[in-house]
Amino acid sequence: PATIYLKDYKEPDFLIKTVDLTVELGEEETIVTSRLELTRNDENATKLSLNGEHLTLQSVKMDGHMLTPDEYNATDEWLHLPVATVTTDFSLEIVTRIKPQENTALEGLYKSNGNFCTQCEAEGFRWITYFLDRPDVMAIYTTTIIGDGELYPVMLSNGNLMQQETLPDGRQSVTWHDPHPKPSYLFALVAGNLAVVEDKFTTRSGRNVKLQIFVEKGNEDKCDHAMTSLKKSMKWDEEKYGREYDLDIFMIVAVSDFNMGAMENKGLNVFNSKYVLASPETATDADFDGIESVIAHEYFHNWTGNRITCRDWFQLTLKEGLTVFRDQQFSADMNSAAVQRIDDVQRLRAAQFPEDGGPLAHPIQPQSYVEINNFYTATVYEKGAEVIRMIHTLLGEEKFRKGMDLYFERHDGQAVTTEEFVSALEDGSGVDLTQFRRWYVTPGTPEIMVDERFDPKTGQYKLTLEQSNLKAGEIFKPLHIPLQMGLLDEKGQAVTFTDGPFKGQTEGVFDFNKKRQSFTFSGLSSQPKASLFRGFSAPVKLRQTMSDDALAFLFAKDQDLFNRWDAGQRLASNIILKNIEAVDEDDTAILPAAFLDAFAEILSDTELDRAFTASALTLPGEQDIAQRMPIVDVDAIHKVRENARQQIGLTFEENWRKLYNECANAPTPANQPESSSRKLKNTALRYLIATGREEYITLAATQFRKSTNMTDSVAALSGLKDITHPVRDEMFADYYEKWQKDALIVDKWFTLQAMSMRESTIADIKKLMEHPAFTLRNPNRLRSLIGAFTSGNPVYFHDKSGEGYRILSGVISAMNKTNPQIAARFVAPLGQWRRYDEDRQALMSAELEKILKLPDLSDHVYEMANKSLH
Ligand code: B3K
Ligand code: ZN
Repeated sequence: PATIYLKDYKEPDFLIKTVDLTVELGEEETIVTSRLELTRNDENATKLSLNGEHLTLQSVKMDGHMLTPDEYNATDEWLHLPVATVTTDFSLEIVTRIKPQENTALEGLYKSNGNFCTQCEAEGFRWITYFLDRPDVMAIYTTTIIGDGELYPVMLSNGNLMQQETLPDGRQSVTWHDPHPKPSYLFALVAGNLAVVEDKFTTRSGRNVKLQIFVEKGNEDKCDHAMTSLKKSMKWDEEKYGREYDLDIFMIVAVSDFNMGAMENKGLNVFNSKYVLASPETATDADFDGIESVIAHEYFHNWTGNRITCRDWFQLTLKEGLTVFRDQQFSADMNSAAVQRIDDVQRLRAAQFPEDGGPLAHPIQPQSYVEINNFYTATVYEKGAEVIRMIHTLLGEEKFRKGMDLYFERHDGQAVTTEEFVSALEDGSGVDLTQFRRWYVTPGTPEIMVDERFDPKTGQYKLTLEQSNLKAGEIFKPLHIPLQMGLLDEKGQAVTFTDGPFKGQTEGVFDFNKKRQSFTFSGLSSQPKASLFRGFSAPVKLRQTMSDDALAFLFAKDQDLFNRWDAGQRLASNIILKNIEAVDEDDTAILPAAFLDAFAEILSDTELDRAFTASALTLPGEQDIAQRMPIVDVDAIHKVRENARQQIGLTFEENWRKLYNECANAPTPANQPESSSRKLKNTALRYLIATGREEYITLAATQFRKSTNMTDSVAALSGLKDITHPVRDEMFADYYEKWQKDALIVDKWFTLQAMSMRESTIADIKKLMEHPAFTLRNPNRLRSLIGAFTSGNPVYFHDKSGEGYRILSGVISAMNKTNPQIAARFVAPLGQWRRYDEDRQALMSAELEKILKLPDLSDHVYEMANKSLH
């Protein structure tokens, strides 16, 4: 397979001005007629090459003349047409036939539960018709859909509805027109027998926008939250960025078979139903949050992605990093900002840090790829968002907004590069980002070493930081890192700076832009405690040795809630790691007094937001701890962490009971959402169950039976998933029985079992793969069992027998041809093989070798497996 390089980018030879599509939907096949108006862009070009895959070409007309097969050259991937250099403007009419009902890859036009829908990003439009399928070709689309009006009463495409009629042959014909030029990846078409929920929104300049959410019949009552989230997003983008919606209608369609979360097609977002459908009975609080953020994300793309799009796919973070940043800002404004930030950083550390430290590491602007769909990564998205956040931190709110305003003004309607983005921010703000640009091309997570010196005689404190980056290798150059920090005195009070750029303040953002750099602070009466990288002001790993006491101090006192939480996590990890070293000598994990005291303080602080308390009282996950071990020992991590949980459960048993009852019965403090009480209550429940006492199994079972909301039901099941007990079997059976008709809830049932810690887990998973409700064809179902197992159950995925690895590689080989995009996504866990002991290394790399030898190996899987192995 060929590698594509950013350095080879060349403007298109021809441009497409307008596209007029007629799509005739049939039960056997679909006929697509595409009429294009083209114009020359390179005066020397003699050949037009259009992308096209999985198409049957029926006819080509150029300027009204039918071409004979010897006048063009059609291959598996291209349609080449000679164009005389004297020709400037010309038209094409291309007729192709496709088979959406046989499309299992869920790219291009396909069927989901009897409905037609499309997914064109990144290169799916070429599965529909021959086209210049690249984002720098922006055209105006008119789309006519023709089909059986009884089977497909709803027929949708981008833009505004122009016409709807019944043809003489009885078929329905619907025409849509999108006045905004767009790249082909934003094209969408939907046809089906769907129900619609409607609302409206008036923009601040007075435009009335019709809002529609289309769902499968019977789901109409599960759209409220999605609709509310949409209206909030529209309002927020007006207030925060001055961005209004630009069409008279905004549509969302929920489909059940979807490769990712959602897609921002112009005026017609297509969503995985997981990110639309919710009611308290059927969705957890986390699901509600997910919906709010994905609805916002796709809506925000209308400006950051659609009106201003990417020149080429190497610029993907231009729209994705920026839009993730915007959706994170939005969620922080809608909910608790500190908890939002903690969740964002947890996601980054869980998914992006391992990627950045492994064989698949790449800068947020990759320099090459084989298959672009493999680059919709945590790095491009989440680290990309951190890079935008750092610009925001360096510029400050006001200048950032000026920069963004200039970006919108300068580039509206264009396909641009990240360089053009950074330039606009620089010009709009007046802040120099020359060195900052290195973030775009540097892979790997910077590591920061810390040295502190305090001179009691002069009252001077000197902080020295040094940055390094293992992945950057030869290309290492110091990055421009915003260091947001403050100092705490011995009582934990914020120290006011007496000198330097932030004199008179208690917090500042310092430019840390050299390999090794010192910052001095004077006027101190005693050695201060530094609170570094507040709010996680840069995506770095802080390598600072701190005593348990010092961390406990920050955990209890830091003014910055994020750093308070983080200090607690660092402290807990340190203790767990120390116990892991001693795991063979003595099994009893001893939690030091410093830790227990700090824990007790948070536990009894009723002023704190309950959701924050819940996060602060939750130990770092097994994968977080794993990241700090040179060779990961999954079993020891699990054992020690569980011991610690048991000790915390027992030590504070009375407090947990009290907290449980308070959260369950007393009203939630007025300034907090109900969900924060549920979160804290279920944290308490998990610790109570960790005590090992039978009465708490009963408590969980009672919670499950009485529960009227999915959050509490799932928390109870999750609390009992690891035990072998008749109550457990009964609850899992009841749950399935009750919800078997709701696919999203059945997904949760699979996930809970995939993450179980019982000895029978591997056998259970194999049995679940044979369950009538299991299918490889539905991405949600596949992720619910296999995804949850490989990324959420380190102990059994890494079982010494190698069975976990074989389950995964079996799934990859089964999916390689049917849905290569999804198959490739599953390779990453095996790519972490260097992090494990020799036996596991051998087992994991053997599976990668096996995958590489698959017949008909897709480019997608090849790229991931090959990079993972070498
Ligand atoms: N832009 C889409 C992702 C498309 C993935 C293509 N393999 C969703 C989003 O990021 O908003
Ligand atoms: Zn996006």
